[in-house]
Amino acid sequence: MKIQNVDFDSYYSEFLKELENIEDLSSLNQLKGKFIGRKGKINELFKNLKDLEPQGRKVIGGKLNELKEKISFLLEKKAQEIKARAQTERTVDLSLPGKRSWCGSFHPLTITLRQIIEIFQTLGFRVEEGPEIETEYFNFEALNIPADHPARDEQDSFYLEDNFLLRTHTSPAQIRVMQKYQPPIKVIVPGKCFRRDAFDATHSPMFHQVEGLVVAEKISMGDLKGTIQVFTKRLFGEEREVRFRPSYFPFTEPSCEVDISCGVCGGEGCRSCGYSGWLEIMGAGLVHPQVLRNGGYDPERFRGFAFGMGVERIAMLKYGIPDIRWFYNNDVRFLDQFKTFR
Ligand code: 2U9
Repeated sequence: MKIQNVDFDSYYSEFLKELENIEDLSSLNQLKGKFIGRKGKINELFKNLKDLEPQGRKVIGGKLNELKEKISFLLEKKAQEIKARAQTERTVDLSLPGKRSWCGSFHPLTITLRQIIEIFQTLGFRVEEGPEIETEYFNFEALNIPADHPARDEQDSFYLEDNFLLRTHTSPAQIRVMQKYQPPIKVIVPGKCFRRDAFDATHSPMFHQVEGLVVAEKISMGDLKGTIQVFTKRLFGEEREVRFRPSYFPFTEPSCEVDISCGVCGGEGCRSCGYSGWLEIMGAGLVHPQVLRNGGYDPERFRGFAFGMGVERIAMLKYGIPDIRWFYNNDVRFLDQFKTFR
C-alpha cells in the first residue's frame, strides 16, 4: 500500500480499541511493540517515507510523528494506572479479616479502692501507708491485742524471723501515724494484709483493707455514725439503709459492725443476704483509751473513732462477685467486664 493512501485515523482508533481491553503490563508491552516498537506498525510506515517527494515526506512524516507521540503518551498513562492499581491492591486487601484491637481495663479492686479513697478525701481524710512487714508490737500489742489472744496464734499469721510478721491488718500503720503526728488527725490507710487462711470463696491469704482513724478533742459516736453513713451511701447509693450493730474488737470501745440493706431484695430478705435483709460491710468503734496512749496521745484529752473494711468484700458486694479467687486468677473474661477509665 502506498503511504499517501494510509488512513492514520483508523490506525489510531485501532490502537485505542486494543488499549481499552488491556489490564496488565505485559499485554501493554505487547501492544507497545505492535504499534511503536522497532518492527511495529508505525516504524513500517516510516520506512515508506523514502519513496516520497521531500515535500510529502515532511507532511506525512509530521503526521506519523504526531501519531507516535499520541500513542506513546497513552501507553505511558496506561502503565501508570496499572502500577497504581497494583499498589493499592497490595496494601489494602479488603477480603482480609479486620485486625482486632484490645483495650485494657483497671482491675476491679483498683476501681473499688480508688472510689473508697476518693470519697474519704472529699470528707477531709489524708491517705497514709505503712510497711507490710511489721513487729508483733505494732501489729498486736499496741492495738491492745494481748499475748494470749487467739489472733496471735501462729496458725493465723505469717511469722518471719525474730519478732517480725506480715501484718494481719493495716491498723499498725495508724499507731505509726499517731506517733508521727499530733492530733487532730484524720487519715485512711489502704494496703495489703496477710492471714494464714486457705483459699475459699470468701478467704484469701492476701487481701486488701482500708482503715480509717480520726482523733481530736471532741469526738463522739455521732461523728463515727455520720461519717460512715455518708461514705456508705456515696459508695452504694442513697437508697441503701445503714445499720450499726454492737460488736467487740480489742482496739475499740464501744465497737460496732456496720450493715447496709440488701441491694437485691431491698431489705425484704433473699438468698444473697441469707434472708436477713442486711449485708455486713465494715467494723468500727471509738478508739480504746489504751490504744490512744500507745500512740502517744493523752486519752483524757483526746478521743478517736476508727473503722476498717475489706476491699475485696466491698467489691464483691458492689459488683455481685461470688468468689474472692476471681480477683487473683487474671482471667481476662472476668477482668474485661470492668471497662472504665477511673
Ligand atoms: C487503731 C485504732 C483502731 C480499726 C477497726 C475494724 C473495726 C474492723 C475488719 C473489717 C473486715 C477487718 O478486713 S476485715 O477483716 N475491721 O472490723 N477495724 S475498728 O480500728 C483501729 C485501727 C487502728 C490505731
